[in-house]
Amino acid sequence: MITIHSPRHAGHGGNTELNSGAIVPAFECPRRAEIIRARVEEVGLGPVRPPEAHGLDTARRVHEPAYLDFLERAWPMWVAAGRDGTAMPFVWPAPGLRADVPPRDIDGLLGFYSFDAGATFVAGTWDAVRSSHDVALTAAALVSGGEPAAFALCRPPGHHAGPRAAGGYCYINNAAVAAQWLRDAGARRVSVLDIDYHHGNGTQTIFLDRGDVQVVNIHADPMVEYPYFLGHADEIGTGPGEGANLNLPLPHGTDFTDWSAALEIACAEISDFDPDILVVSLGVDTFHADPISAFRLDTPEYPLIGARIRALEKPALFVMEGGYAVEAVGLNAVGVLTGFEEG
Ligand code: FKS
Ligand code: ZN
Repeated sequence: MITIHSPRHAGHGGNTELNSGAIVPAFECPRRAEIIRARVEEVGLGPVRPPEAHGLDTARRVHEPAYLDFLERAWPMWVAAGRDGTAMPFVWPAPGLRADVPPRDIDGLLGFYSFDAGATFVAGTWDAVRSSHDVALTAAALVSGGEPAAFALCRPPGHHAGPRAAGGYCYINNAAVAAQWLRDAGARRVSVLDIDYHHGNGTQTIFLDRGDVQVVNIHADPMVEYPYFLGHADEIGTGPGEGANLNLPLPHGTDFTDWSAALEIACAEISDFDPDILVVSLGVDTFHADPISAFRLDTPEYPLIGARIRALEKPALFVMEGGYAVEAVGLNAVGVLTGFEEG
């Protein structure tokens, strides 16, 4: 399968994050994508190509246009305020505060357009976000054009980004924009299977009331894990989307036996929905040695996941999300892809 990758992701790097009360280097770092690309080349998965430039028209159908404008302006505003380092929000319009009036000040805007402190900005962030979006749409076009599968090596990731909120290392929701683009290109129904360790709250929110895009998540139980405030099993969709959202939360310590039982349920639901195309939000932070996660999957199990997805017999667009055990992230992510190819 073809991999789409842009070196421009690396402009989003050197930033910090808030972790257990301390400011530390961001776990979501440029080396992740380079290690995955190196592994793609090492196993000969297929050609690696740069993305084609895409406008933001489709992104504006899943995100508020003013939000996308803010993502572009955030770093210039931060610099205009005399700052450098890492732009990070610290105040949010929680219930009881006004969430309908965007402030003018950069600190207010950072909080207005985010849900946590995890989507930070440096000089190259917007260019990297744009490139990640282009990577997803270029790969989507390949699948739409008849390729059985494609790998969008996106960075930064996207599945936490909602209609107007960045968070959890995510800005533009690459998988959601790709799903929308595929719908607009003629797919009647699209399924998003999100296998990242964390619940894809942004993707769920974007499609919650829609019956044309099914969203299925296998993730750590939000009672005990980030993002905490979405991802429970009773979130089944609303209005025309009722029944088209499935959450399969699992406890800390889940191993492949229990995880793959959830994958069976997920796959059965996807088969019932019968999409024209499958988008896989591919996170490998389910790995036992992941530094911020608590599942127990191991490297030899990732190809089995790919093989199970292949058995769905749907054209598949793999969109990279999380995975922070940097030395193993290539083995594990590409393991899913080779498992799919060898099916
Ligand atoms: C460490 C505590 C957890 C937030 C975790 C974000 C996870 C992001 C992800 C994505 F795929 F989006 F990258 N912080 N400070 O893995 O879901
Ligand atoms: Zn994750």
